[in-house]
Amino acid sequence: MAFDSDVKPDWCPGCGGYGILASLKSALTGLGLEPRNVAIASGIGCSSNLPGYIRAYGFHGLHGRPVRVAIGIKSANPSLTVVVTAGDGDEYGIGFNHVINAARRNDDIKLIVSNNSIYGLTTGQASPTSELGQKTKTTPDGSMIYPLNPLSTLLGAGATFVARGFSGEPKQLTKLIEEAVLHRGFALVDVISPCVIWNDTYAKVRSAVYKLEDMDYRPDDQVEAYRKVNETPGLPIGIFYRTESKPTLQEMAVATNGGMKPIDGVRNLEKREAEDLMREFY
Ligand SMILES: Cc1ncc(C[n+]2csc(CCOP(=O)(O)OP(=O)(O)O)c2C)c(N)n1
Ligand code: SF4
Repeated sequence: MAFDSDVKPDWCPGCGGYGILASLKSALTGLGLEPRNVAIASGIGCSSNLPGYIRAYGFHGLHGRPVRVAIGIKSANPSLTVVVTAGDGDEYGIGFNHVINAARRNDDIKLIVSNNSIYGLTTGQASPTSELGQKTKTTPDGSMIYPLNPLSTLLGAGATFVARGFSGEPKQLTKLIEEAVLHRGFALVDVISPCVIWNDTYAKVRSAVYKLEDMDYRPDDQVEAYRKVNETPGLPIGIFYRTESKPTLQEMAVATNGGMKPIDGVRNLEKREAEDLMREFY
């Protein structure tokens, strides 16, 4: 496949990251995209290593900051498909402010969150999506804090595409990522992605999960979407909400000032010019 990389993931055998990586590569291939048309930004964490394992433009940045990097990439070159891949600690904890504001502005970026309800890379501390009562290194007697529901928070922030997948259902996840990429505007695909070392939820998720497309569910009603994303004890996966009634930030920019134009020379910057640019920062 065009998106295959020579670099093999260093994830633990069984990590949910493999399902996300495979689904992302299938989705991009299925949409007929080429690696040179795709840029992937990430933060820090096991899941944030993903851009290294796929052949496309990649930016492995700082914890909690990949959404801002992605918006910068999209603004510099609006023709790219721009994706963020990072963990729940990265996106729903440290960088959640950026996520909320990207949803509010309907920035045309696609956010795929590997949600394992734990900090994997730093060996098992609680994250914002850790469950009430969940025992972790930082909550040895069980978490006393109610978990964040990122899907309902982002619906409230005005997100125009809100979906949830499961790394153990790569076929459906591929479809969800395809739909997110095709969506005009900000798209969240929250992926339940068990961490087999620090929070192995495979059995629990498998017993609770069901697909929205198998039900009589239409993702065009925001109020119904709120109800569905908060449903317990079932764990619906699929597209909860989608609307293209809102302009993207990039379209608004075109309407108001002629648009964000590709920065001249981004692609073919000469070494000498790059050095001149660098000097401006010193
Ligand atoms: C600003 C900042 N805070 C904390 C850290 C330490 N840190 C590195 S990875 C990580 C946890 C990552 O967890 P998550 O984003 O859920 O990804 P996972 O490893 O579970 O895929 C933390 C807290 C950091 N690098 N930078
Ligand atoms: S520690 Fe957890 S999240 Fe990190 S690679 Fe291993 S299974 Fe995946």
